[in-house]
Amino acid sequence: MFKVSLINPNFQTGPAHLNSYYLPYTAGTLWSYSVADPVIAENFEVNNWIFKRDPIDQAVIDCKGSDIALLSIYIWNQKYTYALAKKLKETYPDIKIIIGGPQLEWRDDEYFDKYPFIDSMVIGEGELALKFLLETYLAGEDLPQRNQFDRMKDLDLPSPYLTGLFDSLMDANPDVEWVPTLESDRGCPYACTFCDWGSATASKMHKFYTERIIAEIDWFVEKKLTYINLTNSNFGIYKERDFFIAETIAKNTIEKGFPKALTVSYAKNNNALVLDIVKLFMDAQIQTGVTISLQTASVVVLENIKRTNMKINKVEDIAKIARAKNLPISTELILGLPGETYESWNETLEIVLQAKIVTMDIFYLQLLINAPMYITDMDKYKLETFHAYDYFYDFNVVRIQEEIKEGIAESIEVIKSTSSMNNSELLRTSIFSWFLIGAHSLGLAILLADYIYKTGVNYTTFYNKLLDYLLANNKQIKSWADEYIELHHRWYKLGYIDRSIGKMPNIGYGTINTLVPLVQATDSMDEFLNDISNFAKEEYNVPTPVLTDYKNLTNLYIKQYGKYVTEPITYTLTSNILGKVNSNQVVIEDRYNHFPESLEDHMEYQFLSIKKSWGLNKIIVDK
Ligand code: B12
Ligand SMILES: C[S@@+](CC[C@H](N)C(=O)[O-])C[C@H]1O[C@@H](n2cnc3c(N)ncnc32)[C@H](O)[C@@H]1O
Ligand code: SF4
Repeated sequence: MFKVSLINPNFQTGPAHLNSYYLPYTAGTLWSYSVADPVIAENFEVNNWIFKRDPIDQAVIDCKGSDIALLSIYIWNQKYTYALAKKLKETYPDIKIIIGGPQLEWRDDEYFDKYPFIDSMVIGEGELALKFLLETYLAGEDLPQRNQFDRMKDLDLPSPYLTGLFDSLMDANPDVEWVPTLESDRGCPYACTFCDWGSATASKMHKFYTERIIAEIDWFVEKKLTYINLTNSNFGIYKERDFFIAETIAKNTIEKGFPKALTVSYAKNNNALVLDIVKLFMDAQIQTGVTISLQTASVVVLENIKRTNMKINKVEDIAKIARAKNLPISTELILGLPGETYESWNETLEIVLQAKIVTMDIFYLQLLINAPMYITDMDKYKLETFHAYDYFYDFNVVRIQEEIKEGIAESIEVIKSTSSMNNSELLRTSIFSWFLIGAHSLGLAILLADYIYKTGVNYTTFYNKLLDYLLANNKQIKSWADEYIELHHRWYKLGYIDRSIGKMPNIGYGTINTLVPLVQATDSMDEFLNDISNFAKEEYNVPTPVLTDYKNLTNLYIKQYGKYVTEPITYTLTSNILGKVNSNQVVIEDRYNHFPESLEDHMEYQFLSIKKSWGLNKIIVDK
């Protein structure tokens, strides 16, 4: 019997005390396919699993006796994986090392000179290639270095969950909370240049069998697994099937309590069905709203990133249907895409705000080595990047420094400047985004912005002027903005952020969400509300009763530590700030009835936006 090490190392995920790890699904699915063949099953067995970042020396000892090591390389384990592979080859010279996965630099002609300890690579989908390699090994022949097979059309693959492959791993680690992956199709018909979805973008999608998917969900529920990651690029694209999967998940949650949450990417051209699915998930409290992955609304940029042909770009339409169904909407945007400018970014934000989308996640562009943008656009758009470590380490600077010393720190290439935005322009855009998230998404000025918008002033016009005013008149925001820039320069230099703004804990790239937490941590809510009111009076001559309501309501609207709205509060309006309201009374109540006991916990919830709009109370208006 030949022995095989299955190596798919990951970081811990979720809150530290949960001790959560991803089940090594990739290694599992590849292995299950191979051993479905009786000859392979008779000749090969699993020696050990590496599913987390064990110390390299320990991992090498654990792999003792293996004839073959199978490595899955992703952006989150590249350095560790190569360090382990090198050590494995040094320690066990006869071991055959086979590698595959989306972070493989297979286009590099010098790959095997760079990584001489790797015997064989698999490009793209791996099942057929791995089986072929195991058969080749069994026949005593040399393993070809480069292997690439056509994608399988019929995904009738055995499930590693259902074949019991993970049972011994789970038994051996009873204290781990496992996070499974649910794969129900592969591929994506779109070709967004920043993406490398399953190394199968711009390609036909292939489905797994529904029976397998439903049985896997049952297995997750039976094992009481809390959190599921779905791999779909376009969940909802297969109308009936995806709705059925969603129904099955939601039914289990309601009846049996599992799963409690999931991540998924939705179809871009089937808004109505996607919203029905989200409604199911919301009713089961698995999700808190619908996320529209807009990325940008600039026509030029959409063309540059090959993302013009999506209904989702008609954001007003989808937002309208979502509101009709009473589904909170948020969006995801990427800052620093090729062709984006300060002005085009403002246009995107204007569209988002006019569609009444309040919450948003803004990510800096990340360059993935096998994404089309990395392959063809770096020079074309002068994309300049830096290596950021902190995406994987929960802002644990000490651990990053240790792993840098060891040579195994994982990083992502993040945008620093482009041909359409030099670095200071990118930072200006970032500061405006930071301000807008605080002022609009986190509630600091939204009630006034909505009021003034109704008088014909665009949101971004209002917010640009307001930011300029505050930078000139409010010392705190000026010093935070200066620190914001300094902090970014430090990030570019070190790859991680070892400081914070003001009294905030260090939250690395999450700094873009810090304005309102900072206002709260410095106890300067009233000062900000006054300064914003003064601006509104000077610039737009907003009547005093409106400003009084704005200040009082915002103080109740923003969830503030020490001032929690534990019982609904009725507020009597003195103006038409909210339009026409019957009886002039509104009720304010907490959205989640969740009142952290310490300021730290409060801030962590707020800036990590664990639950959408967690930091905003509900204003219930009787119109
Ligand atoms: C589930 C998922 C997640 C989950 C769980 C991640 C995890 N750690 O397990 C969550 C939602 C948390 C997540 C987060 C992130 N993700 Co993610 N995620 C995925 C997703 C949707 C599925 C991955 C998967 O398990 N697929 C199932 C396996 C079976 O398919 P596969 O990976 O394609 O593997 C096949 C081949 O590559 C090959 N193969 C792979 N390994 C091996 C090994 C051998 C020996 C062989 C022979 C073959 C082989 O065979 C496999 C089967 O055919 C992919 C997109 C996609 N659909 O692939 C993105 C993807 C992997 N994620 C990506 C990224 C960038 C991230 C983030 C960094 C995003 C961010 N900036 O925060 C974070 C990092 C999280 C972290 N700290 O670990 C990128 C990775 C690109 C890269 N070069 O590695 C992908 C490809 C999406 C994209 N944007 O293009 N992610
Ligand atoms: C898991 S991805 C889902 C992508 C989804 N399939 C889509 O079509 O938009 C979630 C979010 O991450 C962000 N994202 C994806 N790739 C990125 C990249 N290369 N750089 C920065 N952000 C990215 C996007 O905002 C995206 O909506
Ligand atoms: S971003 Fe989404 S739609 Fe675009 S290629 Fe990637 S998975 Fe497909």
